[in-house]
Amino acid sequence: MSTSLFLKSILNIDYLKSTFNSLASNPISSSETFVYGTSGFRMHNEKLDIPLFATCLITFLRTLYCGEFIGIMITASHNPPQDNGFKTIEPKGEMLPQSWEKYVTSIANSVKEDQFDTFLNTFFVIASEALKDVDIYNKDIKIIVGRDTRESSYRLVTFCKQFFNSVVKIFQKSVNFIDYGVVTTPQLHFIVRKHTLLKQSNKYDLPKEYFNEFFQPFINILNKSTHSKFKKLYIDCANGVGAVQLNQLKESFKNKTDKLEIELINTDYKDFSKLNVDCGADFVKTNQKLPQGVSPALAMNPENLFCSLDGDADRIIFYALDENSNFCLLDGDRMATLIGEYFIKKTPKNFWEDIKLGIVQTAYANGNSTSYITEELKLDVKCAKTGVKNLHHDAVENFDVGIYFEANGHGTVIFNDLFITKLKQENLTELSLFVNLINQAVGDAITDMFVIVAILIHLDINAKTWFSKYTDLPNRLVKCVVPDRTQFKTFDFERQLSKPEGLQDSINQIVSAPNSSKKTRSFVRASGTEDVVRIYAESSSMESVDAVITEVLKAIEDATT
Ligand code: G16
Repeated sequence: MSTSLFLKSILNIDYLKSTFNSLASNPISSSETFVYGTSGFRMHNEKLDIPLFATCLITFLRTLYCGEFIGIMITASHNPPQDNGFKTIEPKGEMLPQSWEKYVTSIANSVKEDQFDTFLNTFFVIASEALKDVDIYNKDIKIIVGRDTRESSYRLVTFCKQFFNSVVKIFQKSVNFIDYGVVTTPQLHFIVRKHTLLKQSNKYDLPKEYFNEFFQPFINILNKSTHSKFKKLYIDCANGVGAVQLNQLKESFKNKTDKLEIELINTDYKDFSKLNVDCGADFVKTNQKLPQGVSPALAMNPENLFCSLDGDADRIIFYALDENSNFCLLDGDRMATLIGEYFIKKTPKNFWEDIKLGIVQTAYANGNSTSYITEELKLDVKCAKTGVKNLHHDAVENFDVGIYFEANGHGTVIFNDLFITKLKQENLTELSLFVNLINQAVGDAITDMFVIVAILIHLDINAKTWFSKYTDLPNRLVKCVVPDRTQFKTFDFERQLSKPEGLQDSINQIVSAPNSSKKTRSFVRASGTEDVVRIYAESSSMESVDAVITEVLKAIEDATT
């Protein structure tokens, strides 16, 4: 039987038609062009019904393709409270394969066709291509959903539940739909992977599983330690889902160790309007200043350690104030370099002769962090396009131990069996305990926090010493609203623009002006998560950075009006 005929025989076409009709006639989203971007679909929550319908359809095809659980995470992560979004999660915790992104994008945009029959036909053409050569006939539909704390998230999850309860004709296929409620994005990646690897079809006790896997090893490391440099860890939860999950951790922490005290700040997830506002990883990184709730006096005390999560707890940024009240940003570049240094320090010299250790960054990485990696740590470094999915891929492709971090604090470490075997052969106990803390599936603010604190403890250093490893080039990242951000096309890992025509020439002239430092660099790219373009610049002084940003903004205006 052909794919189309098979799908026709199992799908509840009446349900699809009535849903299509109500969505296609909705004036709010029918004028939008949808793109499955850096992190899935993301926009104002009122415009998301069509992309969600498309996401449910692609998840349906994907679970038929894989015969395993596929996850849908409902979150807009660092975006403002009124936004929302979703992305799908593969059976082993990865992102949707890039070859499928065009399918979900086409499905979303074809909901605006006038006729349901035309839409259905497009869907069957896409399904036939996507499911080509795959046995889909004997596979069940298995879905896992999770959501962040946003006001609109519950409505979107309810749509998913309704969809999967209705999309298949009764008795034609079994549908297993598991709702994990309010979870962090990395927890949903973890749980989908766990269901797949252990062939589990019933719901897990997620907090127990997750904290046993990562939290207990962290407690073990803490309790064995004799560290002396800091006593208290302040965690800014961005008034998001991190607060829900870390509240539980804080309680068990008190009972299990007296080696570190934890204090949670910005935990008001019940007031939806506060999410990511004046707090959280994105706020701290972009503004390079303390979040609400952390006073300068507190931040200057070297016995305190500070970090901020973002709204769905997949990114983390550390920071401190020095004795002169200067802000010390310990971002993704700093975490990657600290982890690299730790691996080198804790292994014998010849360990890396037949195992490749390296770091993956993006164009946003500070130029001095890249120099530090190549010149001081003497490690290989690769540049990837923005989006952890791209960095993860490059880390797996290029390294046996791949450390990948975006400057915004999103990243993790991956390693293969070659490394684990050698670790055992060499009997490196401390490092063996340490790698248990790493969530290899995806960048995870909570486990990254454990990883960094464990390293600081093992090296017996505080934030100030960590910050002193190298000096960042002064830099700034700003957003600019343009008439149509899809006109901005990049190449060279997003470091250069091919369109709008002539804009790259203007940027080249600005950064190479006669009085400009050799270290001056700037690039422009369209965001995949917000309706803006981002402008990054770094140079030898903040005055020069600001001058470059002003000129690039002017060049963008000239090129787009
Ligand atoms: C998402 C992605 C990140 C990316 C960030 C910003 O983060 O997962 O990889 O760096 O968006 O992307 P863009 O510059 O394209 O808007 P999050 O934490 O918002 O999910």
